[in-house]
Amino acid sequence: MFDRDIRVTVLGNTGVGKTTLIDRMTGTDVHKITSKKTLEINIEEKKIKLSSSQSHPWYSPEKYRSYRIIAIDNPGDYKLRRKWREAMRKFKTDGMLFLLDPEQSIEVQRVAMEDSYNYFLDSLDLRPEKADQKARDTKYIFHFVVNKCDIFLPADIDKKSFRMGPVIKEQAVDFLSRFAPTMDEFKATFPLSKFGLSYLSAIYSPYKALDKLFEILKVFIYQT
Ligand SMILES: Nc1nc2c(ncn2[C@@H]2O[C@H](COP(=O)(O)OP(=O)(O)OP(=O)(O)O)[C@@H](O)[C@H]2O)c(=O)[nH]1
Ligand SMILES: [Mg+2]
Repeated sequence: MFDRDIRVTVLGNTGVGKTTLIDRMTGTDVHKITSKKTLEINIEEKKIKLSSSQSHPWYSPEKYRSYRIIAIDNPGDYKLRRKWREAMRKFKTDGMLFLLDPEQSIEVQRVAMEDSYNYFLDSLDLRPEKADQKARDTKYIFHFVVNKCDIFLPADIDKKSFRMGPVIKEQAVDFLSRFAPTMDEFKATFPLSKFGLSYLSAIYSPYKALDKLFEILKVFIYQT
């Protein structure tokens, strides 16, 4: 009775690290994986206890709660992207995790972000007016993640010691700012929804940093 679900659809252009992030979440050793393009929609599940539970008092149910993460992994290749609509219609999730890669073209990724916007709306209702109405009246979760932040490390630093410091974050924030107009469109279309931002490295961030991402989603969904 203590367990709760966090259901997310993971989107973003091909190669941004969606599958890597989900593999990391489910405990696969990503250093050993020879990564392949995702061709089909995959559902991954993992029950986790968030580190934040430690800070709750003993009489709070939150102290004992586990969260089941249900992540819908999607192919990012533009030729397979129409599957996003299908995935979102079929698997209703609490919201969307949208990943970005600072090494890839801004323009191409902006198109992917715009596609996620349109397919998300389509998944609410294929009649545009009805979809807009639903978007106005419902709370969804939109979380934008700048992945691969380890690429901002100076070349002489071992990636295994990767931590998000202020200098790296500044570069990641600067990169994300290029997507602000598209993100503003989301905010205008979904006024009741929650918007979050994270900066990480799916491969090199310590588990605690990834855990924080699910902590933010949890608070957005359950407000506790
Ligand atoms: N440096 C670095 N590389 C990463 C990181 N995350 C993923 N990668 C690499 O990026 C490549 C693509 O990762 P995937 O997880 O397959 O990307 P994807 O978004 O699932 O791609 P599609 O399935 O084609 O949509 C792989 O070579 C990963 O090892 C990261 O945090 N840092
Ligand atoms: Mg993939």
